[in-house]
This record gives sequence, C-alpha cells and structure tokens, in this order.
Amino acid sequence: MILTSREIASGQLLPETLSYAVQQIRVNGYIVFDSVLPADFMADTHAAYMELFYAFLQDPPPTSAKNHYRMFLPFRMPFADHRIVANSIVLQVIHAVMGNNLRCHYFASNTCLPGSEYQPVHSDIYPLFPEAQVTIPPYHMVFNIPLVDSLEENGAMEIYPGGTHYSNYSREEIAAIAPSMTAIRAEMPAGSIMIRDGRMWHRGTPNLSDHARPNIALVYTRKWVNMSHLPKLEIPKTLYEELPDEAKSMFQDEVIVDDAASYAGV
Ligand SMILES: O=C(O)CCC(=O)C(=O)O
Repeated sequence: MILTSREIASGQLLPETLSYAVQQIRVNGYIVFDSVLPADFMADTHAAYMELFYAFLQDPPPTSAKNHYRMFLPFRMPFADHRIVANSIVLQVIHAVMGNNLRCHYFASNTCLPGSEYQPVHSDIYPLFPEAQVTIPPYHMVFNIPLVDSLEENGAMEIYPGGTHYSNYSREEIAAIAPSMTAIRAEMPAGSIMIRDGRMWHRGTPNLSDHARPNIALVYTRKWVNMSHLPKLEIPKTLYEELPDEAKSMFQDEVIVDDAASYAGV
C-alpha cells in the first residue's frame, strides 16, 4: 500500500488507512506500506548494518538455512533512531490490532547472503493452545524494514497469507502442509514497513544476486506472552529516556544499562 505524503510526513495514518491495515492483518496476516523511511536514512543505516554484519560473520552462529543469518541488533544509533524503534505509524497499527498492554522485546535482523538456501517454512511464535483448533486474536506481531530493495532475485521473504496465522500446527506439520499452500514473495522497496502477525507462515528464500539482503525485525507482543526463551534487550539509559512515553512503556521490562557500559563491541 502507498501512504499519502502527508501520512508519511506526519507519521499519522488517516482513519481509513488504519482500518484498512487492521483488516488486512486480521484477514491476510500482514500489511506493507511501501517506501516510508527516507532513502538517505536507509542508506546510512544499511552502511552501518553491513559493517556490524561483516564483523558478526567472523564467528557466525549455527543457522537453520545455509547463508541465512539472524543477528541481534545493538540499541544504538542509527538502529535506535525513533523511526525504527518508536515508529509512530507502526505503533498506531500495533495498538489498533493488539490494544495497549504491549511489550517490545526483540530487536534483530535477518540477512540472506548470495547462495542462501530456503529456510524451513515456519511461524515466529508458538501457538497458545496447540491442542485446540480455535481462532484466537493476534498476540505477537513483527515489524520488518528491508534495508535494500527486497526482490525475488535477492531472496525476498516468502509469506503464506491464506489464514496460516490462525492455525495451530507444529513446525513439522507446517513443513508437511506448506508445499500445498499458496505462497507469495514479499517484494518491497528499501525503507518499506511490513507489519505481520508473527504466526503467519514464512521463510527466507535463495538469494541469487551478488549482494546481501538484510531485513530489520522488531517484535511486539501482549505483555503477558512468555518470551523468556529470548535474551532481554539492553538499552542505554540516555536513549531510553529520550524515547516517547508510548515506546518507553513497551521497553520498560528490558534491561536499562549505563551508557558507558553499553556495547563496547558487536
Ligand atoms: O528472510 C527474512 O527476511 C525473514 C526471515 C524470518 O522472518 C525468520 O527467520 O523468522
């Protein structure tokens, strides 16, 4: 979807845009707003990201698919810019879908390098009631920002919008069912905003280009969702204090650290 220039400049969605986005997420599991973040900001963020990522690649962790990596992001500039960690457009949508008692506890990225393979099809969160085939409202949502144009050629994420976010299947069942489901490539320009129900099935795909395809990811959940399997974010005190109140409350359960103690390295 293309936002109006006024929506982008003000960071405020028109009421009809907001209700359309909420509908899309409820029914299809996701919405994309094309090219919202400015190109120069994306170029600077991409440059800073690649520097960090190449250092990370010196000692990469095991991964679920060849040449496809998750890297946690440090809460520092340019990544901690409010257009990323407190994006007012995203917060409007997230609140409209999940209410006000929310937490943001995940700040990371997915990057597929040239030669990457398909990831297993998966959802990003466990079902709350795995034993019951019931439909329950969203409780976990992901905000993605592609740092370069995300295209079929460079391994754009594949998504399964046909109601998969309302299913309760295990990872093994998802792998078995996915080949018979309709999937689409989430192609989007750098600086777009994708907001998706974390339950919607998806996977990284082969990158056939000669460059990396990085995607920033923040996760918002209802506060009571148990996310203790993930490390808490470490947020320098000054950056935390500068956040708008709405974002502060979402990060208040993370670890607020002294500025000097934060992020000596990658
Ligand atoms: O490849 C991507 O950009 C997304 C991958 C992803 O969302 C995941 O691994 O959960």
